[in-house]
Parts: sequence; structure tokens; C-alpha cells
Amino acid sequence: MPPIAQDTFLHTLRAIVGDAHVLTEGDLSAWELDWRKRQRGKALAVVRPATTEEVAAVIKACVASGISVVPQGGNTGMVVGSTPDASGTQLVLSLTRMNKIRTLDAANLTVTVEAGCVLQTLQQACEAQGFLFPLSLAAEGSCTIGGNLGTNAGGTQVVRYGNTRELCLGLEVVTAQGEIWSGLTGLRKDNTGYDLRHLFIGSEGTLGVITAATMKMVPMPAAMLTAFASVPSLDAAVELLGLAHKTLSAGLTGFEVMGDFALSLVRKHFPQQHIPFDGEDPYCVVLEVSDHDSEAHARTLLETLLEEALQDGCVLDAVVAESLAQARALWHIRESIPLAQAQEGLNIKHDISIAVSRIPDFVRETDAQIAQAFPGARMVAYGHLGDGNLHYNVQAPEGSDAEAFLRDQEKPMNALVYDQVDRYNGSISAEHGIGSLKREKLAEHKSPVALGLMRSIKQALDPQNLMNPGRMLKP
Ligand code: FAD
Ligand code: 2HG
Ligand code: ZN
Repeated sequence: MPPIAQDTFLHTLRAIVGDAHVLTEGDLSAWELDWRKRQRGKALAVVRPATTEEVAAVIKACVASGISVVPQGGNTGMVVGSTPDASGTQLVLSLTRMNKIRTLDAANLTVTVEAGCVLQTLQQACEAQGFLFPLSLAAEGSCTIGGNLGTNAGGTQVVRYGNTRELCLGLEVVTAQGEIWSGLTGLRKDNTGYDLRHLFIGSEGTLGVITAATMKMVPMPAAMLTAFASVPSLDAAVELLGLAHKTLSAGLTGFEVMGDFALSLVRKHFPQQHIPFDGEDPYCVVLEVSDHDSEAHARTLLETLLEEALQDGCVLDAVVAESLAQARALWHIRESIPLAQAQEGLNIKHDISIAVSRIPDFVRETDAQIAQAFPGARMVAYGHLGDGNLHYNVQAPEGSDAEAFLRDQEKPMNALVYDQVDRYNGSISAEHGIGSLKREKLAEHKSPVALGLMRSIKQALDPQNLMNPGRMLKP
């Protein structure tokens, strides 16, 4: 863009959102560098609108000047989808000033919230009115509901409540043309044609900008209990999951698995945390039961389950949290794994899903292949076993240069793992999305028919290819 045209464009943006909210100078790392520090981009500017109308005006200005837009929430995404490329031509559209909770409708069990609202703020607002907003992930203190919808985030309660998609009843969106679509109906039934909200959920900012959403809440359970158990194998963890479904039914609200090396990284980098058991067993599980009757009822159910599991041998040892503080501490261990991985150094992530029943075989087989092909590679396996979603991550060999390992080994490592995922009929992205890190892989692993349909949708909604171009779909 010639300098004069660029000045005119920035002047237009300043007139829309105010001078203070168009950032072009100083340290813009918070918007230009992704959470994993995988890529640093360069933004033309960071623009921070405060209303839906301002977003629409910004997009219209972008359309008029042919400027591409990268919507951004908390910038906690795992696949480099929310930061600009290195060209210095893309506008980062940060939604964080649009953070109001517009309405909470207790009778309809819904809350309408702006896209930039931090997830934890939304959880707390619901809790204050006696409701649970059942989306929970370790980034909840900084990720936004717009980003959660943009990625169709999962987290630790999907086993009971589903992904963000399942929690959304309506959206308000600014289209790629700068029009406002108001779909905040809060209806549970509406069969008036294509359900447009589902196009935008999980579209990673490539089709339009989500500015607000109507989300489901559930009545706060009377009790939520957490247990931490060690298990002799992944097969045993799967057996325990089956028992938990049978005993707890809809009361099972969390079921996470953690490999011993993943836990050892938490021990190493967060020694102040107390991890039950000594780390001798290959896997541990965190499980949560929610109960609408009472804590005593929940405890009886959980203890019955654990006793049966101990007798069966699918659990070796278990503790049940005695207080909310203890429950939080147990969950904190699990949630610290990505942070411990980051402290350990750059790493390779595989956010995969496979039928729960096939996960043990997948891990056995793939671990063996990796050990042979990449001697010393350290496997950090953990995740949402209840959803068949494993974070099958890899840390560079001990003492090696992680940057060099990623440069030389990430491609062949990904090829090996994703070929295995194909063999097991799984998915190469369960909850984090595609962004730029996985777009080549999407092109290889998604069927040509599905890719063709995706391209048609993109072309129909964003014919100028201005919305987060190059993310998800290859240019
Ligand atoms: P960003 O990172 O800012 O954006 C993510 C994507 O959404 C980008 O493509 C962006 O363009 C798009 N986007 C953002 N806002 C909008 C909008 N308003 N309209 C349209 N598109 C938009 N993810 C999980 O699924 N489960 C987990 O358990 C989980 N745990 C995590 C733990 C840690 C410690 C961290 C750092 C991340 C974790 N994540 C997890 C990944 C991440 O937090 C989620 O993907 C989250 O949903 C991203 O929200 P965000 O506001 O940070 O979005
Ligand atoms: C989690 O479940 C997140 O903790 C992050 O999805 C996973 O860092 C990862 O690979
Ligand atoms: Zn996860």
C-alpha cells in the first residue's frame, strides 16, 4: 500500500475508534507474537473497537482499501491463527474492549455476552447468579468468548457439556462486507433454513467477526467433587472411564489423563505443587463428578466408583479432594502441563482425536515408531480422554537444541503421527483448530470433497479473501 493511502487508511480508523485505539508504534508483541512463541508477525496496525458498529465501520474501511484483517481475542490460541503474518500489511482487530455481559436471562438459561469478554469473567458472572457456564480451560483467565467460538474450544468439561459450539444458541457477526448480522435469539429451536451460526463457530476468523453471542448456562450443581487416581496403563484409564460413565452417568463432568513424563514436567517446573503419588505409575487421571442432590450423594457415588475400580485393578491408588481448595489444587496440576511444557522449551503439539477405545493401541504403536525414528524424543501425552482427545506432544531430546529439533524434525514427526491418526480414523485437530501451523496438514488429511465445500463457503462469504487469509485454508 503506498504511504499516502496507508496514512489515509489509518486516519479513517482513528476517526472510527479514536486515536488511542489504533496502535502502530512501540512494543506490539502482545498482539504480534503467538502464545507459543512460534511466529512473530508484523501488523499494519492494531485496532481496538468498542462497539459492533465500530467493528462494522472498520471492516468497511478494510474492504474499501483491500486490507486484510486478523480478528484477535486473548491471543492464547495454539496454532498461530490470531497474529498477523510478517508482511506488515494485515490489520489486527482486537476485540478485548468489547467485553460487556449484555443480558443474563435466568428463565431462558442464557447469557448474552460480547466477544471480548474474558472466559473467567463470564464464568464468574454466571456463578454470581447461581449458574454454571460450563466451558473451562487453563487459559480461561485471558482467552475470550469470541476466541472460544472462533476455535470451537473444548477444554475439560466437554465430556458432559460439549464444545463451545454446543453451548452457543446465537451469534452477532460483522460480515466480511461490514454488514451486521444479528442472530442473538437465544432460541433452542429454529429451523428457518441454514443454521448460520455454525458456519462462524470454529471458522477461526476466516469468515467474519463474531461480536457477541448468546450462550447456554446450567444451574449450578449442588456439589462438584474431584478425584485424582493413578492407573497402571492407558487401557486401565479407558476401563475406568467406562465404569465412570456407568456409575455416574450425566454426573461425570470431567475425565482427564496425564502421562508420567507430563507430570514430571510439572514436578520439575512447579515444585511448589503437591502431586499425589510418587510418579512411579505410567498414567494418572483427574475425574470430576457434579451432583444436583448433595455433596454426600456425590461422595458416595465417587467412592463407590473408586472402590470398584480398585478391586478391578484399573485404579492403583486414588485421592478425593476434601475441599474446594484441594479440588482446585488437583485441577491445577493438570492445567499446569502446557505451562510446564512451555518452560521446558519449544515443543511439537499434536491435538488429536481418536475413538476412546482405540487410544491405547494408537499410543502403544505410535510411541514405538517414534522411539525408533526419533531417538530421545520425549513424549508428553495427556488430555481429555473422556472426549477421545489426546495432546500427544513431543519435547526435544534432553539437553538438545529445541529450536534445531523443531526445524529438522517437526515435519517428519508430524507426518508420522498424522499418518497414524489417519490409520486410526482420527482427526488432526480436536479442539485447537488449524491456524497457520496446520493448514498444510489440513490440505493433506481432509477429503478433497470436504476441502472443496470449505473453499466454496469461504468464497461465498469472503470473496475478497480479507478475513484472516492464509489461515486454515491454503491461499
Ligand atoms: P485468539 O487466540 O485470540 O484467537 C483464536 C482464533 O480465533 C484466531 O483464529 C482468531 O482469528 C479467531 N478469533 C478470535 N476472536 C474472534 C472473533 N471475535 N471473531 C472471529 N474470530 C475470532 N483450547 C482448547 O480448546 N482447550 C483447552 O483445554 C485449551 N487449553 C489451553 C491452555 C493454555 C495454557 C493455553 C495458552 C491455551 C489453551 N487452549 C485450549 C487454546 C486457546 O486458549 C483456545 O483456543 C481459546 O479458545 C482461544 O481464545 P482467545 O480469545 O485467546 O483467541
Ligand atoms: C490443554 O488441554 C490445552 O491443556 C493445551 O488444550 C494443550 O498445550 C497443549 O498441547
Ligand atoms: Zn486441551
